[in-house]
Amino acid sequence: MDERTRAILHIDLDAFYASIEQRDHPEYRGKPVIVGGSPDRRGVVATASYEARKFGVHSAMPSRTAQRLCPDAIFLPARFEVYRAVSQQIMTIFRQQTALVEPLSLDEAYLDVTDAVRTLEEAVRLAQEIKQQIWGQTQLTASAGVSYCKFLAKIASDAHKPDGLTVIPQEEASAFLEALPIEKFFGVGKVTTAKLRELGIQTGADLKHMGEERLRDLFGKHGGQLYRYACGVDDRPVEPVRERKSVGKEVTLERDIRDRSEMERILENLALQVERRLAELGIAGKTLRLKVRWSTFELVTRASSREQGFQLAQEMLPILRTLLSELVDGKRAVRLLGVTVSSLVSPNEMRRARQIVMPSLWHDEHVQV
Ligand code: TTP
Ligand code: MG
Repeated sequence: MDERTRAILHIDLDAFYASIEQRDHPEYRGKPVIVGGSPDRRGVVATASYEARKFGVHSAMPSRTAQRLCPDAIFLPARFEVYRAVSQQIMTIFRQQTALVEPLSLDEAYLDVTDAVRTLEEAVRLAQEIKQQIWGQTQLTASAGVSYCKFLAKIASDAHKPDGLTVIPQEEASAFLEALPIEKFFGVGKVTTAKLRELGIQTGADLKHMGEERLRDLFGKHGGQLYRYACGVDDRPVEPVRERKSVGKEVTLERDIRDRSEMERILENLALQVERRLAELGIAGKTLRLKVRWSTFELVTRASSREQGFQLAQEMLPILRTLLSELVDGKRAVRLLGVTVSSLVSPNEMRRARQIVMPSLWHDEHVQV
């Protein structure tokens, strides 16, 4: 390979939780399967099999809505332990090819395979080989993207799902990006999309024409990054080990708000996302932190710790409400809200702590200190 050109793969399993359920329950194959919370208990969809997606069902949708769209869907609870075990299998397959593996979640990772290949064609062959190994060892399909940077590799893996393999060579990147709708650009959320649409910006070509300065004026640092992506420039390295110190979610609001009940609704949503991530990782945390950015951009945080830890949204919410009431006075408007759990511990440690702190929740015979 050219000295400065990298070969980056992004590999992402198809309908991950749902495919595992169909693999383990052959009677569900070819049928609409939804993994997630139950429709009767205000649950949300974690993911849906491609058969269910045809009806418009997607991740994060209320399960009740999903049931209305697809009345024949089979609803199943998540089995995180099984998903984590499969995740370890695929990460092992990746690490046999290169030490430069950066997992993004249980079912996806970036691989820098620059040193393993001489040409981009070889990188494509390697991606094919990895897909076959995944199929051979797990009976699951993955989609792969191959390019010279992370951003394009990720977009490529999404381009022909399921079981896809898409390559975006450097010489085709410019044409590809010009035609790309703005919402496909990495990190372009709903707020940014709406703002850009208002300005008549639809594609990568429009972004490029806007110019770096204008994008920076509108979106700050993020605008600069957006411009570089639109030009096909993404130098971010694949970072193999990232020791996790916290699990958090935050949201910049579409408009500044003062209403406390609206803030609480947003916090509930954030807490549910943190709960999901903790469950995926199989961890819990002892410290819960609320982050608030005022409309003046000033940032404040408040934290609370407890020995028995935080794992479920319903455990976080009462504390978050208290922390919120310490900060919010109804006068100042809020621009951003965030929820983070840190001082992470394994569930075993946590279980032990819970048995000590909350013995009333356990039958006597289960109390083992
Ligand atoms: P994704 O890779 O985003 O989705 P997917 O693998 O189900 O489908 P595909 O990649 O083919 O589009 O997420 C991986 C898993 O993470 C998914 O199977 C379930 C879980 N998940 C949630 O629990 N909630 C969510 O909102 C999302 C996006 C994913
Ligand atoms: Mg996936």
